[in-house]
Amino acid sequence: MPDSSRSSTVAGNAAGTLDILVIGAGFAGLYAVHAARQAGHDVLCLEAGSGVGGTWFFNRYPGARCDVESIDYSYSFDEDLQNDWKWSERYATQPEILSYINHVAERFDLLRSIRLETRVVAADWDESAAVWRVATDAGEVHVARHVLCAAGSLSVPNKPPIPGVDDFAGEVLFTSQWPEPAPDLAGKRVGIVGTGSSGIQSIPVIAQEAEELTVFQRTPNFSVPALNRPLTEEDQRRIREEYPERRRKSRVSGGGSPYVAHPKSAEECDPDERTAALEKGWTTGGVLFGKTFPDQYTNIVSNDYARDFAVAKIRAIVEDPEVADDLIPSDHPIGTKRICTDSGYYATFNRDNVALVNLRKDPIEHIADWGVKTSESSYELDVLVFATGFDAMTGALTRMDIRGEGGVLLRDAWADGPVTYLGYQVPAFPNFFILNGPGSPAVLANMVLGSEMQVDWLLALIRAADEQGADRVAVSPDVAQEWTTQLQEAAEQTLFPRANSWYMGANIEGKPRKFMLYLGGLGTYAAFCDEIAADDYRGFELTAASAAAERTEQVVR
Ligand code: N01
Repeated sequence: MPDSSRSSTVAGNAAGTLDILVIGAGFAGLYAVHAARQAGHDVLCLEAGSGVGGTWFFNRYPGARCDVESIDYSYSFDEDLQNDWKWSERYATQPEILSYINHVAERFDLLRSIRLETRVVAADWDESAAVWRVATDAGEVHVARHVLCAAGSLSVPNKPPIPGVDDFAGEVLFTSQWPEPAPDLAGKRVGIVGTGSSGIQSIPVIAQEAEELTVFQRTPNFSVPALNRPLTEEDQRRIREEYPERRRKSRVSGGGSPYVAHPKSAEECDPDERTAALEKGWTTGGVLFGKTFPDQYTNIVSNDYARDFAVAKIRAIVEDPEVADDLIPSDHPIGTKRICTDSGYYATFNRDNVALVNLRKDPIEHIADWGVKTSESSYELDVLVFATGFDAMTGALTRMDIRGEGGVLLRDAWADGPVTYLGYQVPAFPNFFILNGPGSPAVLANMVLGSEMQVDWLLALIRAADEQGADRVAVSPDVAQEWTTQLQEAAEQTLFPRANSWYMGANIEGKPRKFMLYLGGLGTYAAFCDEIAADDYRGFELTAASAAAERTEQVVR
């Protein structure tokens, strides 16, 4: 529990209380700092890393790139910023994205409101004072009227519980915590566990550097070539010309980019039209192939056409048919696990220094000081890389001791899966707002545009509460349960629950198996949030905390 006897050590208003405390300085947290300051709030952001950037600060593994086009995956709130920054490639590398984020932090002087290397460990709602007391790993307690939690959807690495996992005597690396300076893999025997997006991006690059690379694959994933390329001067000119319209389309779109699916179901197309649409989807590159047809996530027939097309592409690249067999997923409809975006992934398995171990046929028995022992073989290694994913969506929130009304712990409130209203709030946690939380579109849409939309909306909610003299903003259990049930019912209408994905919490042992995201798309979500705001923030209780403390629930609006 935070030590509430300590006062905040940071500059707040006269009473030492901040208006807004932001947790996390990734894309969402940084924009929250900027926008909250612009709105006149006293704001402080606490960031665990030694630099800003969140995901893009930590995930420095070889080959790390975004799978959304750089011109879309960037802030839109400032036109000069948008026009001044020149992305060098269609899909930006992690170093370029991080240098963009650092540029933004410098340009808007954000660092003066951010405390780095400061991890939030706990937060307590003080009902009588209507403030949060937020404790850090340095033993400080900060007091704030509101908390905006931007701790990340994919920020808690999953260390797999493989027997002997701590026994390996060589170098152990996690893609999600890649060291700097980067380790030298030349001349080394490297093993990598995990073939999701991080594994699939890093494998082709590690294969070029290492002496030998052994890929330990439990479940194959679908991957589509990025078709990355440098952006020319002509591209730069066109991008600036088209930006306003591109952003407008993106904000009303499902995925936060201007992409539109083929107008018909695959079932309604004749074979030539279907193949042409799939070829176009494939050459669009990356994750968008999953949206070639409008019903690809709801109609297994349509999905199977896309799947068969992708399978033929894999077979055409991989020379050894048995290796190709092992690389082809058979456990989920295409796209129900996030499609990976690669640069040369499948061709990497044609290299002499790369071996694929299918753990479904030959499972890992244990890890020893010398390497990996499977049921059939032993692999001596110098370096072992884990690309084993994250405790996604809820992990960062449930690892902090967040206590709401009556001392209820957030992780207990979510023991059966996360419950939120619009992804923003959890019953019994007043004035605590989540960015890109479970119940919002989050990772299913462009996170940068989505974060801007959510921050603007929440700041308007806080303004409305302030104007009404309400110092407590909360949601009732009924409204949050209704929203959460609706999301799950919507997911049941799709193919998503068929996959053991991190969207479902299925990648972490013991985690409730529930679809955690809003599937209606960013544009629909934003329009619905606007409708809620226009209807006097329907579903939110804007009250005086003193009244709440006396449990009279006086609604002041
Ligand atoms: O993690 P993952 P990720 N033994 O969970 C395997 C985003 N992202 O970091 O499926 C053996 O997808 C696991 O196998 P299985 C993107 O949203 C984006 O790669 O559980 N293997 C799987 O193969 C993405 O979806 C970008 O059987 C084990 C792998 O580890 C999300 O982050 C780049 C195991 C984990 O894959 C997560 O991607 C990178 C075990 N005990 C990430 N435990 C881009 O923008 C786990 N695995 C391009």
